Amino acid sequence: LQSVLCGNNYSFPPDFLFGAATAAYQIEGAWNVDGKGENIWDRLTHDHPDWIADGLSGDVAADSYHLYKEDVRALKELGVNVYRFSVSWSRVLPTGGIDTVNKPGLAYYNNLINELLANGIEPMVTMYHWDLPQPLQDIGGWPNLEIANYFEDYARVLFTHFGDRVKWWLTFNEPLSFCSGYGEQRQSAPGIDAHGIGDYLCGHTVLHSHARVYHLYDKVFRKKQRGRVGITLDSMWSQPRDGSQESRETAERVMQFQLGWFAHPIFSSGGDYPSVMKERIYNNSMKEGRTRSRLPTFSKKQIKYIQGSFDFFGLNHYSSFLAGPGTFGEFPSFIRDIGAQFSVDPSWPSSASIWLKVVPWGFRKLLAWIAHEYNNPPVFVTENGFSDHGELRDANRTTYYTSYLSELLKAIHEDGCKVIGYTAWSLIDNYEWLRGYTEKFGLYYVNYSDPTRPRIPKDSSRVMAEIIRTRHLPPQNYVEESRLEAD
Ligand code: GBH
Repeated sequence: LQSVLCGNNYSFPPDFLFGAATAAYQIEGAWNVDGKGENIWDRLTHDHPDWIADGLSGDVAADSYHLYKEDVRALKELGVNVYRFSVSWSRVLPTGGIDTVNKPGLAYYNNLINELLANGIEPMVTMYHWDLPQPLQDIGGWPNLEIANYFEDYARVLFTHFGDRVKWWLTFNEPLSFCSGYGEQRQSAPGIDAHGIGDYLCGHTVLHSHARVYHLYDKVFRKKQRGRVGITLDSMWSQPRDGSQESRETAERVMQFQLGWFAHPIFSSGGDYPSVMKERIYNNSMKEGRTRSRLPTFSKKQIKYIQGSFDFFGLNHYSSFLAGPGTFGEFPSFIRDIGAQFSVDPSWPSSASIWLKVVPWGFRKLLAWIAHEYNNPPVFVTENGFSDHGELRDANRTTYYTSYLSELLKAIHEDGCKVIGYTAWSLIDNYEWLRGYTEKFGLYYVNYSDPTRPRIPKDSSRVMAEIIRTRHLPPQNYVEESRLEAD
């Protein structure tokens, strides 16, 4: 791993924003405390412990609902500029609608925001990190376009109560990931099996909802609050598995399906879904004997309304894969509509997560692809990180961060990409969804058998603090030396 460390001597620009990220369900716990309503992850983990690697839930998690000051203490120690966290919709609006506003929920986020600001840390708020109020799932969840109305109401509550102090907003975290909860059973809540149909309907509502909230901010709040509204999209880098024209076309098509699905309607100059997606899903739908495409359509007016609804591009990136021609996946399905076969290079270092291989150069290629495809928008890297089993001596995490950040620096300085910030995933070890507590991403270790859930710095957190302080990557041998000293 040492050989991939620090291939350059560039610095991070002085106004580059550094931070760490978390999400409500993964850290807060207090799932039914002080009036919080039930959400789809509460329901899934309680009904289907057999779907979770260790059978556990986020009922208590890192108990950040009670220990948020410990989180801020860790952030302060890291010296971050910004903290990205998400609001639990059900904690603020227990029914999902604005008929009931839960005062203690508002108070919790007010306290957190004030504690951050008192410590010189800017809050960045994700409105939706996968935890839909269960009552809204009971009327169909994201495939029901009506949810866009509820989401707009919820966003108005957030702007109204927190917008005086919060200047960075993300409407959604990773629609590609959470819409799979309406496509495959064991991917994400609510775990509905409607592949190739429910997932596309979910995506359609999400795009409408995002644009509604962007325009709401523009019309009502922007002038006074002067913040920025974006969306976080996740993408692996799709590398052609060989030099053939077919593999290159396939790898590009994979990019259009996984990132273009949500990015093209918002960030491209023409708007709407990528044409390759519209064509393939339409053609497959006709072959299946349907009367219309499984991918819903936007009107001209809707395309215009969604196109350009961003102040910045939030990007979550962890890893890469190889793609080439072939078919894979159930019929019909998103994955089958792509029409590709996926693999990894056996030489890529592993992590504790099967999907996460260490491929730093893929990060640079992805950033360049985004800059080229979407006219170089300001990109905020809202997640990037490495999983292990929670070791305090986490040299592999340090190597991951330094090697990925090195590629990010090349993207800025050599490729001209407009990367404006970076929040590491994650501040603390937390609940890794269907993987339970078996895969750890924290810069801080959390002892889950201790009821006081202490936050303890890992080696990587010290290196990260140095990077943030110096705006520079450590010299190549830094990691080894600091490890020897610590020993
Ligand atoms: C992010 O998702 C999430 O935003 C965050 O909450 C999470 O904790 C973090 O990453 C770490 O996972 O097992 O082959 O079916 C990252 C994108 C998409 C990666 C779904 C894992 C499952 C692949 N994720 N993917 S597989």
